[in-house]
Amino acid sequence: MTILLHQYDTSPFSEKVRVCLGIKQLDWAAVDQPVVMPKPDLLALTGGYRRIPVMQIGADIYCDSVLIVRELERRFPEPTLFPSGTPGLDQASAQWTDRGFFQSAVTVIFAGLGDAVGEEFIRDREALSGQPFDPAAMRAAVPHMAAQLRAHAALVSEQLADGRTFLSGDRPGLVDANAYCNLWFVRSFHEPAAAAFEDLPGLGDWYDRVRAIGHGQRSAMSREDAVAAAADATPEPGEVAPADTALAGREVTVSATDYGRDPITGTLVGSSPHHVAIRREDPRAGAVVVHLPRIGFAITTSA
Ligand SMILES: N[C@@H](CCC(=O)N[C@@H](CS)C(=O)NCC(=O)O)C(=O)O
Repeated sequence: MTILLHQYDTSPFSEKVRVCLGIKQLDWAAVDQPVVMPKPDLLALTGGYRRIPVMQIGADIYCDSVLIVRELERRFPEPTLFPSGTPGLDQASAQWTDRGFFQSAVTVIFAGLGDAVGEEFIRDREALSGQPFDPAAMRAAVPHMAAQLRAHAALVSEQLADGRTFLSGDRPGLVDANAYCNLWFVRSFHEPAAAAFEDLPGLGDWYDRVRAIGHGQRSAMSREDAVAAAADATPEPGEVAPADTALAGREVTVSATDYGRDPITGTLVGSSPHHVAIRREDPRAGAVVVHLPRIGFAITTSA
């Protein structure tokens, strides 16, 4: 079954997944989604989750890049995303790259872009974050955030100091994709801000090596066809972990705890320490199972 990535080209979290698809040299189809709400075709699949990227394989829908790359590794283990045999630490690196590192990149980019950021985008991201989009505050934060960005990038440079090719050694892996997508974001959208890290030893050559990996074999699918593909497919059977027996078969609501907290409700049909899977019926997509990570997501029951 085709791997569908609901994405847009300017999304750094999508770039993380695209690099992982490249490491594994997979065939996949991009389903381009709008950069701002509304996203009716995406929500038909996810039941409310609006963030990008989302991966779809048949009627199984995977939310959040952290869970997407985990699922890619499960389904397509070779070549591994964990070439140094440290899968726990490699996945934990997202708690660094997707948070502090990413936030510093976002601030320097949007402060740098200034008035070029459109009103519609600003309103949308205010709704997403629940915070006012305050260009003056962002500009004031730039010296600090540029120093943060440099400090994060300097860790990458330090890891490369022994002359290794990639962050985990000779072969590329998830840690490369996690770190790279932040620097790619800065370089792609506000090149002057890359001055914060451009001179760090080894960084530029490593960046070029990760970029050269590419994105695997990419094709395209329309949003309508992706929804139809879910309707034509049957979700994979799941298993509820013993620790979650009390929730098995019950209606649960899952929402992100950071931003984009829109709730998704369905019947719990699968779980592990890393994920929950909930089944829902959609008028257009039919029966789908939505998979969400556990870290950064809250699960509640209605009764
Ligand atoms: N933790 C999420 C973060 C995803 C995220 O923040 N994505 C951005 C785009 S790169 C987003 O969804 N922005 C709002 C939107 O596209 O509606 C992940 O790893 O997938």
